[in-house]
Amino acid sequence: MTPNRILLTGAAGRLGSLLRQSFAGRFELFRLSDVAPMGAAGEGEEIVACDLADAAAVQSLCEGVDAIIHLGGIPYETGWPELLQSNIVGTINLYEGARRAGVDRVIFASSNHATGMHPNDRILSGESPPRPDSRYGLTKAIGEDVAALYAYKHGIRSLSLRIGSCLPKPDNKRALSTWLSHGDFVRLVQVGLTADYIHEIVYGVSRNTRSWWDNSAAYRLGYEPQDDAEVYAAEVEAIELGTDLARNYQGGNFVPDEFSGRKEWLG
Ligand code: NAI
Ligand code: 15L
Repeated sequence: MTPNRILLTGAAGRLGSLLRQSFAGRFELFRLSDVAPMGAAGEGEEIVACDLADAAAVQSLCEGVDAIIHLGGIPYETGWPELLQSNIVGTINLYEGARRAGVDRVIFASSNHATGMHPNDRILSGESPPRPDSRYGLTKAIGEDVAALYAYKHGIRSLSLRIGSCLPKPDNKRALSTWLSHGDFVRLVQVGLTADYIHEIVYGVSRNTRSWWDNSAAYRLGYEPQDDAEVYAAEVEAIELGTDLARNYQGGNFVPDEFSGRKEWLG
């Protein structure tokens, strides 16, 4: 089944705006939701302001759609109260709303920061265990587990994307490994909307020569990235992150931030 009635959360954000533009006019219904202003509805669009932390509002938000692209949430490190509400309660509300509404599938924007404490001389895959580098990264690891619960227990197809650095182009040496081009992001979400899966975790990354991630699971689903950050190597290679921890661990600057651990435990 190709879903034709889609809910996009986080629609006012950077990646949400990109999908809104890229998918304009493609679906019978494109329901856009956020707490931030989203402008006027275009053809086929429905605009619904909704706080993901409000379970009842999220329940109605999920009614009548086949698929959900769940980008809404806080995308950076901050305090527990905010992250708890927007990212953890918000994601639970979203999947519970999807279950009650009989939604076929959810694509969840996880993050590479769910695995950011792994050294960057190690190749990870979607099956690698979380090693969050922040409270933010932990909210994404929990979101992946929520996805597994609703897939295996409640029959909602769930695809979690551990997104790297989704930018117009890489902006430093780390991004030569973590970059996800805008075009490849749209391609990956398109695969998520149509591919046959039950529960998968893949990385949101382009076909980077220096990638730290084995994304063969995404390729099996039909993802064919077109971009490689290496094209920008000469431009950004000299732009290095400032500390050893940031340079040597996958989460970059999230790793030294508030770090009070033992470096020798990190491997
Ligand atoms: P963004 O901050 O531009 O967009 C997120 C949107 O979520 C915002 O418009 C915000 O208003 C909305 N939001 C936050 N809390 C909410 C709540 N309680 N209820 C309803 N809406 C709420 O972030 P961006 O960059 O577009 O990221 C989208 C998703 O992708 C996020 O979940 C982020 O964690 C994830 N991601 C993004 C990466 C990137 O490179 N941009 C990398 C890894 C993950
Ligand atoms: C993320 O999860 C953030 O949302 C984004 O702003 C970048 O920091 C990205 O990861 C990254 O690791 O580059």
